[in-house]
Formats: sequence, C-alpha cells, structure tokens
Amino acid sequence: MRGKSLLIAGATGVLSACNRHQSTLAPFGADAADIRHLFIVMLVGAVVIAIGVALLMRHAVRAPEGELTHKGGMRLVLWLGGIIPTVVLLGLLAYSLPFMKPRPTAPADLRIGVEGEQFWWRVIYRPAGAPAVTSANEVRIPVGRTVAFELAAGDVVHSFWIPGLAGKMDMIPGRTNRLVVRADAPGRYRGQCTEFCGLSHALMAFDVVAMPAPAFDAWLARERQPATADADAAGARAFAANGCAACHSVRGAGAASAIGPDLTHFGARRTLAAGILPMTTANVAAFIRHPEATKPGVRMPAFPHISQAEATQIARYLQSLK
Ligand code: HEC
Ligand SMILES: [Cu+2]
Repeated sequence: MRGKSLLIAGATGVLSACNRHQSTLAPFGADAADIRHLFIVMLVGAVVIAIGVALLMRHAVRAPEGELTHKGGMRLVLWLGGIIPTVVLLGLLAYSLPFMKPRPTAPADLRIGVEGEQFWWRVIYRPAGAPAVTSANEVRIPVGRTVAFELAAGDVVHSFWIPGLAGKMDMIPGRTNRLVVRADAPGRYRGQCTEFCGLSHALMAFDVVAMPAPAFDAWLARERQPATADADAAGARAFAANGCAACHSVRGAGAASAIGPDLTHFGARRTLAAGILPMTTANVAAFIRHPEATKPGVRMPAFPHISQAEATQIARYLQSLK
C-alpha cells in the first residue's frame, strides 16, 4: 500500500513536470529560472536536514539511557537548536537576497499594462515613443528584451502569474505594481489569475506568446491597425444591432467602449473568454448567447433571444477580425 502511494506520488511529480505549457519547473524566462534554481537548492537543503534529523532520532532511540549528561544535552540544544539553524538561515538569506533584486530597466524598454477585471485581462502595450495599443486576454512579449509589466486592477484584487516567466504579483485597485521580466525562449505559454476574485476566478487565464523580437515588432504594428473586416457583413450588422458596442471596442468599426475586452483583433487570438475555450465558431456563438454557461458570474449579459444562426454570423464576423 505504501509502495503504491509512493509510486503515485512519484508519477504525478514526473508527469506534472512534463507539462511545459504552464510550469515553474519549465521556465522560459530568466526570473522563473532563478526561482527554480532557488527551489532546487532549498529542496536539497531540506532533504539533507530531514535525513540528519532522522539519523539523530535513530541514534537517540537506540542509545542506552543516561548516555547523555545534562551538560552534554545543553550543549546539543545550543548547537542544534541555536547556532546551526542561525548559520544555515543566515547563509540561505545571504545566498537568496541577490535573486530578489529587481531586474534593471532602461527608458526604451517596452512597458505593458495589464489590468485584471472580473474575469478577463485588459492588456495595453506602451512602447516608448509611440501611442499605446489596447488588446485583451493574450500577452505577447519579445524574446531577449526587458519588459516591464504595469499591473493594476479595475474592480477587485487579482494576481498576475505566468509560472514559466516570473513570480506572481498582485493587481490592486488604485495602485500600479511593476514586474520586470525577460523571456529567453519563444513559445506559447499560459498565465493564470492567482488571487480569488469571484465566482469565475479559476476561469481567468490567458495565453502568453513569446516571440522573436522582429516578429513581435511586426505583430505590434499590425495590432495597432484598425479592424479590417467587412463592416457590411451580416455579422457586423448584427453586432451593431444587438448593442454589443455598448461594452466592446472594435477600432475602426465604430465600436469604442472599454467595459469589456477589446475585440479589434479578436480573430487572431487562439483562445476565447480569457484562456478558457478553444477559438472555434461554435464556441464563440455559444458564448455570445450564454456566457454564464462557460463562466458563472460573468459580467457579460446573456443574449438568449439571438438565434443560433445570427450568433454564428456574429461569431464569423468577430473571427474575421485578425
Ligand atoms: C454589459 C457589457 C457587455 C455587453 C453588452 C456585451 N459584452 Fe461581450 N463581454 C463583456 C465582458 C465583461 C466580457 C468578459 C467576459 C469574461 O471572459 O469574463 C465579454 C466577453 C466577450 C467575448 C470574449 C472576448 C475574449 O477576448 O475572449 C466576446 C466574443 C463577446 N464578449 C462578444 C459580445 C457580443 C457579440 C455582444 C453582443 C451580442 C456582447 N459581447 C455584448 C461585456 C459585454
Ligand atoms: Cu482574477
């Protein structure tokens, strides 16, 4: 029985390490690599101490009674209870302090504002010397460059965590927290809200795309452009007729509200509803009619009176916004 549970514990450890999508053990950024390094050092230290304690226990249980004099006992307490822990903890503190120093930034570094909302992410790229570009539910960063996240919250406290990139940082209404990072490997990863923020807190994730720097620059230039879709399409007309523009923005197509996620380049995202559903026409149409079926407590009203056919037209229109 014990062997079996040990086997299961070992297997889950090994299997979870296989997930390179969202894992502190598979870092793609310099800060997460530091955290993994510290974790391994601490783990080895803890294991050594645990083995030492176990050996001492064994010795204490087996030794004949009265072997330890009163003075010997006091000395043992002084060393094992006072001096050694102080030296070990001070050593670990001195070793780990340099890791806590924030990464230095230069004025030309890219700043990305991310604002937590119930239950999605507002993402604002603020490149030096150019106007800001607003997007949502997906964070793109250039590999090899320093990026400063400016983290805020629009309603309640959220927490921003990209486990493969860096440690987590709270998003607090009324203040801006800075998290400076550098991605080292391109790829598609995942981030997650890690502060309970309401009913759909666990359904508040996002895609992270680390791109080679030139590709990122080209992408940001495209992202800056207004929407290109056909404004006369049936889906575009249904979007306008159903009042979606009261909450959503589609730059260049007359919708300019910032209450819900920006949809200007919605079709270029891989996931729907803050990293929760794959981006398919059927999923988008279903979400439009019954968002609460996917996300309990969602801040978007249901549109049950929109027919399946009309919802599909709107979904096609939104997906054409690349
Ligand atoms: C009262 C404001 C409001 C109205 C009106 C509204 N939405 Fe939303 N919408 C939201 C909010 C808030 C979210 C974020 C939901 C979440 O993920 O928690 C959202 C999310 C979405 C998303 C997913 C966005 C993403 O990045 O994945 C789509 C698509 C969408 N809405 C389409 C529509 C359409 C189409 C209409 C009109 C039929 C509409 N919305 C009307 C507030 C609104
Ligand atoms: Cu949250």
